[in-house]
Amino acid sequence: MSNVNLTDRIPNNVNLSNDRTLQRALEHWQPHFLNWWDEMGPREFAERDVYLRTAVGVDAEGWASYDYVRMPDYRWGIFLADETPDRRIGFGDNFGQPVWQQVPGEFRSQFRRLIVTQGDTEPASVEQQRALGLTCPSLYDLRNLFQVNVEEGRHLWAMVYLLHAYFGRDGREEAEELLSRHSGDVDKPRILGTFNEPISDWLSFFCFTYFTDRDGKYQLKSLAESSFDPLARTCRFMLTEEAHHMFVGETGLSRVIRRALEVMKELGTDDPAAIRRAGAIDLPLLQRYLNFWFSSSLDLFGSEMSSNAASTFANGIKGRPDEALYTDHLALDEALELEVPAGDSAVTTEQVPMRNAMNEVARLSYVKDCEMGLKRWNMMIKRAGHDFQLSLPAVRFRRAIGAWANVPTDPQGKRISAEEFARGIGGWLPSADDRAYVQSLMQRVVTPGKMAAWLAPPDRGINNKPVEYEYVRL
Ligand code: BYC
Ligand code: FE
Ligand code: FE
Repeated sequence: MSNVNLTDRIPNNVNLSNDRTLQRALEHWQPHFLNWWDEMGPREFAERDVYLRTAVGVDAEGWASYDYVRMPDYRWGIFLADETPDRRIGFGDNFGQPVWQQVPGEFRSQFRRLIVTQGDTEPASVEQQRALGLTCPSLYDLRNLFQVNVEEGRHLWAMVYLLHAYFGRDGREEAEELLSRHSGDVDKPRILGTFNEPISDWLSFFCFTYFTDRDGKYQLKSLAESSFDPLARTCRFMLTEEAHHMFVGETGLSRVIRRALEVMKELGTDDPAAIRRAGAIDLPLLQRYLNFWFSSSLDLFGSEMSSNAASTFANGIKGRPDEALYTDHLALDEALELEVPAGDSAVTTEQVPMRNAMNEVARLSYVKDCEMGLKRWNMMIKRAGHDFQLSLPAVRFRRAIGAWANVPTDPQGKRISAEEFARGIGGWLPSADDRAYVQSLMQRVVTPGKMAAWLAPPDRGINNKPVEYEYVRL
């Protein structure tokens, strides 16, 4: 069991007080982080008490405590999962050797790039979601938004700790940069595409936590396999918190659908116009939102054929999600068959050496995971007596990264001409009309237990509290 110190200025289980230089460096960064939170976070709610969970250790049972906290007073801490005794490198060229407690010099820049990329997404999402509190559909949802936000803040701390502790001056500079790039900023945007997309309504928020936080899950799983043990342990613990973010997405979208089905039943119609007049979200509109966020999140895995991926796998830097599920951890003699565009309208297959295809391997696991929610939702829709089915668009659809980048296809993945795409895309993604309608629904509901008309209540509250608990004291 690691030694948890909760009374330090920075709560931690990494014996921070034993390394005064590091502690001072992080304490120097702390006010910069807090300034960033004040400026770029949910500033309108800085004075409010929010019923939040705070990570206070890494025990499977009692790792979190729940209480009312003002967000700027949240105890953002540094927690690594406990060390696995005699942990060995689980994949790549150094398979079977002891894991590293330091970053090998020759892999330093690769590690730094990945840790910075991971770290960049965390504050980016807080920036993207900063205005949602003003239009919350309930206090319960408002609290969940803030829970996600403070934990993304902690995930930033997790990466900044690694940068400070293992990357010297470069790391400290990167830590500052993590606070100076901003989501959607024309001059200094966030690194990855999806993290520059606005999240201006709660339907987007639920899609983002369903699809984009789930990319987080898969990337963290890959990094949790890393031979650099402190990175692996950090990511393992982050995954504990991550589960709630996806819960918010999955239950959020389920509640949107449940509400739509209730209205369809009351009205006896599935006509979108009628459903909108009743203030709910019609399923075809939801489908267009799914199309948007799924296709954007697919890009976060990088190219199907990637020499970066081959090299980080070979070097033991980044593994596959759930590496233990595979039998061959060297992946030297295998290949993955990929469908790629050929010429103006054809599709051909290509054999990609497995190591180069690691991004695609991770993406395929991710897509399977995404499908689980859709199965459940389609069951709900079917049980309610409707033929309509939600679906994930093809992985080729609307891609900006990889073999299918800028290749026009329909949502089923069929190649089409640029003109057909231009004509179709308006109906495949949220239209200006859809967005305006969703925006019109974004009316703040803050009576405890009350829900906005477009959203069904959750099945239960947080931490055994009732749904009508005052999760945020306004
Ligand atoms: N947008 O060989 P390639 C989360 C760049 S989410 C823009 O294809 P590689 C969270 C790439 O950076 C998880 N650029 O890909 C969720 C590279 O640029 P450089 C975040 C992109 O390197 C919700 C170039 O294209 N964690 O935690 O094998 C809320 C060629 O790259 C994109 C990570 O991403 C894109 N979509 O893999 C809060 C893990 N995709 O270096 C948090 C760390 C690729 O040539 N990152 N590029 O200038 C990685 O593992 C890898 O960087 C990637 C890309 C998987 C992202
Ligand atoms: Fe995160
Ligand atoms: Fe998350």
